[in-house]
Amino acid sequence: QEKQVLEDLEMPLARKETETLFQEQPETGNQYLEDALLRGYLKTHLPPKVLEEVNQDLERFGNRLLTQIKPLGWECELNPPVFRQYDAWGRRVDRIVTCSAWRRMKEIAAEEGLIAEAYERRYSNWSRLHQAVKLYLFSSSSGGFNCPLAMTDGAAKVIESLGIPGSLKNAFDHLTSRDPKKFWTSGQWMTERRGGSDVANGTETVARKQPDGSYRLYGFKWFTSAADSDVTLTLARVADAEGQVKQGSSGLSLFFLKVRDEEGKLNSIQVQRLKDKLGTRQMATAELWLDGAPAELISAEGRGVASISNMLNITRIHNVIGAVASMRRMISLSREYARRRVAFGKLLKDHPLHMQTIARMEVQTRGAFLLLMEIVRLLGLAETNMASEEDQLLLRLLVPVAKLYTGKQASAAVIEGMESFGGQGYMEDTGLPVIVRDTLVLSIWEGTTNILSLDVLRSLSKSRGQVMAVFFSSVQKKLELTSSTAKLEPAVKQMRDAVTGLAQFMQGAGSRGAVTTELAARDFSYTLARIYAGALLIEHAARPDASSTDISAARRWCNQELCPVATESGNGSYEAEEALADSALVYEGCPAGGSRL
Ligand code: UCC
Repeated sequence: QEKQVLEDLEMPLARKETETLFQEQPETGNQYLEDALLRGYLKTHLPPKVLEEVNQDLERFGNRLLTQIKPLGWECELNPPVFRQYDAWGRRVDRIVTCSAWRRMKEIAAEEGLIAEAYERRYSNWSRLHQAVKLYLFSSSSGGFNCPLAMTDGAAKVIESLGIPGSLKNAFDHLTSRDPKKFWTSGQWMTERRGGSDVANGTETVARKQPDGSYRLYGFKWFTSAADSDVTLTLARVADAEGQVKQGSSGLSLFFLKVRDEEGKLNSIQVQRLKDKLGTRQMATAELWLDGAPAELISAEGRGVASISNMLNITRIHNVIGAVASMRRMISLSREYARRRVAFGKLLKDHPLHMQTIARMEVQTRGAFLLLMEIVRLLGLAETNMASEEDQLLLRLLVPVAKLYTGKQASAAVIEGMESFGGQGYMEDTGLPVIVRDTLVLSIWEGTTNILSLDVLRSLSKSRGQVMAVFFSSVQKKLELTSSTAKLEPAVKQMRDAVTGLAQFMQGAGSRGAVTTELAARDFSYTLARIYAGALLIEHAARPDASSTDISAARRWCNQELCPVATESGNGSYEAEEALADSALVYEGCPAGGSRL
């Protein structure tokens, strides 16, 4: 005590004051054990034997994440890839140098079966869900390695859906391997200079047939994520004997190619440069010239977009996984910080307004999480031939709905979460801005919110409206099963009103013009997300062993506007003259503006 008094006297006043400001860094524990909703979901849905094994695996994985994977993820952030175009002697080498932590992530992904789990099917229809849960836990500690895994999963899915042809068997084995020495990752090269979203019109890459039946690709890929991948799928237009190509979607075909040859040299590919991105900086995204890259045609000619859709739907699910994982990570850190940080004489957790803010994030995250689980449950059924036609239709509809909705939710939640740390949230070395940056891409890549809204409409027209019939009946069933729970009555009533509003909107849908339909696409998709997630939250809250927080999450979710499309339709927002008003608002004062509708 005496020593302390002496030290206190010696310490200059200014320094003493600074020391009282020091705070412990918020740390989360075993993510799996701390995730009550995840554990509750698995307990409810998995068969007991599967639950026992999955539970053990996830608890072990949760510890590995904490002790080994998370520090590696941070190393990846601190050591982003570097591009070396020339060697010391002036030779063009185009080497993308990744850090050892990034390479270790690849080994860990194989060891943990982060792709293999979904294709081995040892838990039958539950294998996909098990894999998705592991990816969800892995995502925010992965240092961006979730991106190559998304594309690897998508490539494996495409190859599997083709029946694993002999020429692709070796690649499939590598992509789904648990052996770190054998494991390959895949890219997805879809974006070219003229087209990010409009792939059908923007793709210029040409495929020239060789005498042995293989192809060589010529073109420029503008945005290739994880360019250090071993193989890739990409689109190109097959040239005929005169060198002519067919434009539009029906001119596109899907190709498989190995990025490097046996010696590790790029296969007639040149790297122009690495992209300078806002986030996901741990991962090498490159501009690539294909200068006769050898490739194998793997779709029917002209069926490239339809074939790569199998990949897109998987990477979009990974996007949902990433979105929910980011939200969960931010909340875990925020709530931990609130247990330690004192302001205005008490801990942040004892300030009701602060808790209300985090609780709102939590409700959003729960809705998003259940939407994700529903999709991977349906995917698991589809992949084991156990899905009914209704299940498949529902899956087709819910993937774009969940991708677009959770992308927006995640961006909002991580920004809110950053604010919950005050100025500390804005400091680079806390790691919090990294979460924000890496999350903001989720509403952009794999199809922006509007592109995905149009994909929702595509699923309606392609199925002649059947996806909506299944949607309504699935929501109805969930509400019927749960309406006996008294505490959920207000939520069920709000849901029924929203479903009625949506049904009324749908009645007039067939007679509306193209502009009106397009203008409603985003609100329509948001409505589907809110209603479906509401039904899932209510279903979850009506379980016999549901907690009071399950009930309050369902009730709060349903307190938000569940059917914005009906409200906006009532406001006349989708009338053709509103499109002109939109243009007028945007371009007022701009001489070259004006609508061309
Ligand atoms: O590559 C990128 C970054 C990689 C990073 C991955 C990491 C993510 C993981 C995150 C982890 C945290 S980003 C690039 C991504 N690019 C896109 O997403 C493209 C966005 N654009 C679209 O989605 C467009 O809507 C297109 C390209 C699909 C539109 O093409 P088309 O050719 O104009 O569309 P069509 O003519 O309507 O469709 C052609 C065929 C039709 O089938 P058929 O001919 O049988 O009628 C459609 O039904 O394709 C079918 N189709 C689909 N089928 C189109 N979309 C789908 C779908 N989603 N599902 C099933």
